[in-house]
Amino acid sequence: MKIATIGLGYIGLPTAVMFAKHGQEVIGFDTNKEVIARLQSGFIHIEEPGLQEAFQGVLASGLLRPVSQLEPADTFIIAVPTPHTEDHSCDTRYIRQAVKDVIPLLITGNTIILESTVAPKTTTGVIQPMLEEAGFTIGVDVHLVHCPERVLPGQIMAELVRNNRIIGGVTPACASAGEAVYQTFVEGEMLLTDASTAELSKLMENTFRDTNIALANELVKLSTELGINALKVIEMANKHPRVNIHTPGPGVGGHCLAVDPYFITTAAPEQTPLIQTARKINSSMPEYIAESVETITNKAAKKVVILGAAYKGNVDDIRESPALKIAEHLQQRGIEVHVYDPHVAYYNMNPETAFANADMAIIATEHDEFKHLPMSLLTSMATMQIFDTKNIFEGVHEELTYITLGTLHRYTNCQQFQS
Ligand code: SAJ
Repeated sequence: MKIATIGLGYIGLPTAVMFAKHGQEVIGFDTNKEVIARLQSGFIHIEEPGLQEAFQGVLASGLLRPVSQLEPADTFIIAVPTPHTEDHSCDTRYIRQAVKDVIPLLITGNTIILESTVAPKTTTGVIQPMLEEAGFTIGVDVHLVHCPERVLPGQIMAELVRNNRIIGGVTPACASAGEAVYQTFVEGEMLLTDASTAELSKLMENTFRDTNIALANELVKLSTELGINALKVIEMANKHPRVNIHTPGPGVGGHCLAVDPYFITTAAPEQTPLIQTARKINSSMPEYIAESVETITNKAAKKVVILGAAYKGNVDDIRESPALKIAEHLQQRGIEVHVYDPHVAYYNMNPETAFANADMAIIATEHDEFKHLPMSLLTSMATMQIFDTKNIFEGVHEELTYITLGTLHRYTNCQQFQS
C-alpha cells in the first residue's frame, strides 16, 4: 500500500513514520519547505520521545520520503491544522486546500482519511461535496473516512499503536477501507462508525477532560475561599472507586482541549451552557494566578520568573499556553517577567538572569527539570519563594516559601476553617 500523509506536524509526522515502520511505502508531504528540507537532512522539527530514532530508521530504509510535491497514492491521510476562527468556530481552510491538492491525483479505489479534529458534520458537509463536485461517488469510486487522532503528546509513539481507533466512514464500505489501512499497525480495537459520530466522539473526549479540569480549578477557587486545601480534597475524593477529579493548574493549553470544545459550542450554542462555562473557568486561571501572585506578595513583587512556556510538561509546544498568558497578566500589573523554558528554544535563555533578584518563581509547566532547582538560582532571588501551580517541586526546604494551589488560602482573608 502506498500512503501519502498531508501535513507533517505533531500528528502527521509520527503517523507517517509509524506506517513506514510497519512496511508501508509512505510519502510525507508538507507545504512548509523548511520542514521538508530539515526532514530530508535527517532531523525532525518537533519534540516527541522516540520519534527521531524511528524517523531516522524509516528514512534510511527509504520507506518514508519527505516531499514538497504531492504524488499519487492508494491512501491519502490529511493531518493538517484546524485552528479556530475569531468566533471560535472551526477554520477548515487547510483541510479544503489539502482536498484540492488531492483531487487531481485521485483514481478509483483510493481512500481519503481525515485525521484532523473538526466540527461535527465537516466530513460530510465540506469534504464530501468537494469530492462529489470533482465527479467521484463516495463509497463507490473513492472512500472517505474520518479517523480522528487521539494520541497524547509525549506518548504518541506508544499510543498510536496501542489506542483504539474510531473509524468513521461516510458509508460502511468507507469504514471498512479505513480499517484496512490502520490494521497495518494498530493493536487497539477498531471502532467502526459513521463520520459524524466519529467527529463528535473525538470532540467530546477532549471536552470531557476540559470540563473535568474546570471542576478541579473551580474547586481551587472555592477551597481557597473556604480555607481548605483543594489538593488534599482531590486526593481524598479520588479514593472513591467512581471519582476521578482531574488536576487543577494554571489553565488549559495546547491545541486540543483549549480549542475543540468551541467546535461544539459554536455548532450548538443554545444547548451547551456547561461546556461554555468550563471553557470560561479554565480560561480564567492565568489571571487568577496573576492575582494570587499579588495576594501572596501583598502587591510587592517587582520581578517574577515563570518556569515553563510550553503548554504542558516535557513538550516544546507553546500553543495556547497558560504560562504565556500568566506572563501577560503580570506584565499588565507592572511586574517585570522572565519566562524560562529549557524545552522551547526561544525561552531557553540564561536562567541566572531570569532568577536574579526575582521576588517569586512560578512553576507553570511540569517539566522534569523543574522538580529540582539549583540552590545557586534560588539564593540569587530577592525572596526565595516558589508558587508551584503544578505541584511538582521536590526540593522544598526551610528557607524556601513554597506555595501550591492547595495552600493559597494561607495568604488570603479566607474563612479560616482549617489551615
Ligand atoms: N491539564 C490540567 N489538568 C489535568 C490534565 C491536563 O490542567 O488534569 C492541562 C495540561 O496542563 C494542558 C492541557 O490540560 O495545559 C491539555 O493537556 P492534556 O495532557 O490533557 O492533553 P493534550 O492536549 O496534550 O492531548 C489531548 C488528549 N486528549 C485526551 O486525553 C482526551 C489526547 O489524547 C488527544 O489526542 C489530544 O488532546 C488531541 O490531539 O486532541
